[in-house]
Amino acid sequence: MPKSIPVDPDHFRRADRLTFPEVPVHAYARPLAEERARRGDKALAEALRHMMIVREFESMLSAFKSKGAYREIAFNYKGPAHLSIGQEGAAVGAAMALEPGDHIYGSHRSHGEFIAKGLATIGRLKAPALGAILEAWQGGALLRTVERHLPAATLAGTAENFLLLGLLAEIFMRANGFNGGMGGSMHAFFPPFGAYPNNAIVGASAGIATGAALRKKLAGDDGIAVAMIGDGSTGCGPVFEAMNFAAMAQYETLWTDARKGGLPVLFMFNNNFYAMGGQTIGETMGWDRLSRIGAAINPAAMHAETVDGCNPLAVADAVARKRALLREGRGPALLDVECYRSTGHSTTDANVYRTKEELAAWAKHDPIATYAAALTAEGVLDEGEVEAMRAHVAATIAAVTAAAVDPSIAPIVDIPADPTLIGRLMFSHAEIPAPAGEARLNAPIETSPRVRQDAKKARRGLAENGERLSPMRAITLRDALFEAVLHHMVHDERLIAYGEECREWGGAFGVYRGLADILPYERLFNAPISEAAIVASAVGHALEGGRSLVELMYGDFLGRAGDEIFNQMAKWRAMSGGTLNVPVVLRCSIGSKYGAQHSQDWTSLAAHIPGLKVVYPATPYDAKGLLASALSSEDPVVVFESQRLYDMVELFHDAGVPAEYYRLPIGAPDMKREGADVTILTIGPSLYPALAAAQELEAAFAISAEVIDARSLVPFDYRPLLASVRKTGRLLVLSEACERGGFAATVVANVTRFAFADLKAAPRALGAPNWIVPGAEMESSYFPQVDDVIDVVAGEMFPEKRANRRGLRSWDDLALARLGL
Ligand SMILES: Cc1ncc(C[n+]2csc(CCOP(=O)(O)OP(=O)(O)O)c2C)c(N)n1
Ligand SMILES: [Mg+2]
Repeated sequence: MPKSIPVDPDHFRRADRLTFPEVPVHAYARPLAEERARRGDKALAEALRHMMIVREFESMLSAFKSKGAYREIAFNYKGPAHLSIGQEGAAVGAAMALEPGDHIYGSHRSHGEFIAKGLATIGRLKAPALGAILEAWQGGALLRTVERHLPAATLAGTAENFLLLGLLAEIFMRANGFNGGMGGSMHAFFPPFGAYPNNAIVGASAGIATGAALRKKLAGDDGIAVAMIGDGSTGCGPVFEAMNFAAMAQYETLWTDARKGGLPVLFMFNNNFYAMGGQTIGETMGWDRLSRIGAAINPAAMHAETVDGCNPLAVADAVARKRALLREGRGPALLDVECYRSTGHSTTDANVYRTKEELAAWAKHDPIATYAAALTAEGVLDEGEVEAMRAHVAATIAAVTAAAVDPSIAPIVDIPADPTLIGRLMFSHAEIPAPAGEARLNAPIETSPRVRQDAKKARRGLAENGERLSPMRAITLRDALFEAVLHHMVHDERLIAYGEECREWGGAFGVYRGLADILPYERLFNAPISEAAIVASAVGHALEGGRSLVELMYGDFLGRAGDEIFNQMAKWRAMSGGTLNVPVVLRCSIGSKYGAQHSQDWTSLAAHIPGLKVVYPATPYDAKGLLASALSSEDPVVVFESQRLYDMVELFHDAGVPAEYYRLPIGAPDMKREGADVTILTIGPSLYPALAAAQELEAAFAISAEVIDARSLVPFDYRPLLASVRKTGRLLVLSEACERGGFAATVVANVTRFAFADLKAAPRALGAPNWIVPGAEMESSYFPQVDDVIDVVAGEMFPEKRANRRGLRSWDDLALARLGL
């Protein structure tokens, strides 16, 4: 059914003129007396204290990096220190306007934002809720440490020490850091205080915060998500993708009821005028004011404003106003928060890219000095109180630091004592129970023509007489995937599915055809051609308690979402020390016949990345069961699907593809044919040429081949494969991926190692040559075919059989050429 968004030529072809909303620049002018009346003196003084805590904390790190000592404490801190000295007004001002349930996603320079958000949350939470958070963390272990070594008179004081010690221990990569020492300086975070992953990939938080906002909207959560990123990140494509994704018109035009309206996400750019040494204004970017870029995104120009990041009250005022409109469904919003980093980008920065005069000019606008002066001038505090505050802050940071450097208080992660610790953090291996809830649907399932058509199909792909049924008459791999998705979508409201062309089109290759009849827009929607934002938002949605199913049209587009798949989706579970799960399923088709940029098998690339589960089913039965497992998994799973197999019917499972819901274990290879003389392990669609070859090997060469379908690449249970190789003594691993650096070669290496004594011939990996994938006419010379399998088995492994189907004069010459030598 087409959408009702007509493309009217009369509208679009008329003469017109675009206008842009005005973008306020430094409009804040509220007198301090008025702020006093509004917020009260205590809140104003707290803002100063919080800025001082941030500054002292960062100064401590700076001292360790430059001098190896802070006050009396000597310590060799080896990690990074991207400090935010000079930017405290932005961090504290934003936190003043945020509620505990608002979530921030920061950058490599986010210690200050983290501390500010934590302090603000501690200030806002009631004692029972705050106490429960401290008690719940690490089973109360960090709290006990704080009570013992950093005692405070009040719960809030204890909580502040907890916040600072948990952060500093994490920066020092200690076991009781907030992320178990797996995050470190650039990634430290603590979700119970609303501080979500900080990201060392510039701009990556934009897409993740967008997904977090999507989840908040769908869950009916009151809070907002904030991406706290730098001015340099405006040069990153994924940031623009995220801003557009957050601003898609469909939230207004197509989404309905409580889901209508823009995403509650604030893109807060901490604009310190520099990336590292590159200057955004005047050098690397085209904009003169960062806030200008909002106009490129939507007619509201993202409600963009430039505000004074040197004044926490100006920032608090702006963030509060943006927050209000986000909660009215008018998001996204953009703030250009101008501030100045007065120390180097990192501690190796020699400041060669800016002048002393510039540094001195900005020193006059130092947020702490100017704000303290304003408070004393207004009589909120006197100078003695400011000094006492400074001394108290310094004493606190000194005490926290002394504790954090002490391994008896903040223990070093003892890898020698527990060598597989990091390995165990990679996956949760947890699964949700079979979903059985009732999600809100547009129409009953039975009304879908797809469901009705499929109900008439045979579940098994072979007729009584053994003939293969056409895809019109039997359930195909495409249908089997649809059934797994359908079950999860109608029984698990937390799951949403999107990607390019996912709705009316039914997904790029029709897997979702018919789902749009049943599901409302907010559960199944068309995304822009923004692979990075698709995956990043899926990660954010999942980090916040949602479950995400996203589709990439072709495996060759993985590169467009490279960071999002390889650094974000894959890593946040381990980098959180196992406290966060990332239940994202990324479906990705592998193309055929479209040549070099649409047909490459990149399964090995995904399998290479620690933290991703990877499956590649080749039969309808396996596809349904494995996709159901992927959708049930608490871990991220990449599901590869071969376009050549979408119409494949079920040939193996005698009972056909069960109509009922079922799961198959991820990681378990499956025996597809028993044999005695050679084991052929297949990856993805190479199952079919392997089986055809096995038949011929039997008939023409009296070689009995056992064919095992890997089904999963990560994890992969070697035991059945080793058992088979011990029996046959020979192994061929067949794949359509390029051989160099491939998963097949890894399997060969491992089997050689673990079954060496049982081998009768050198194990072989046969994949595609290390060349581009040629077009349709040449594909059969590129992807391994039946004859190639026969030649390897009955030519190389059993040389006496003298197979040479390809008529090659020299195996070695071809082999070397295929290696790209
Ligand atoms: C994708 C990516 N490219 C490059 C870097 C290296 N890098 C780290 S910080 C930085 C500058 C970032 O500038 P900006 O976004 O303005 O943040 P700031 O450092 O000023 O806070 C660069 C280039 C990175 N971490 N990630
Ligand atoms: Mg910057």
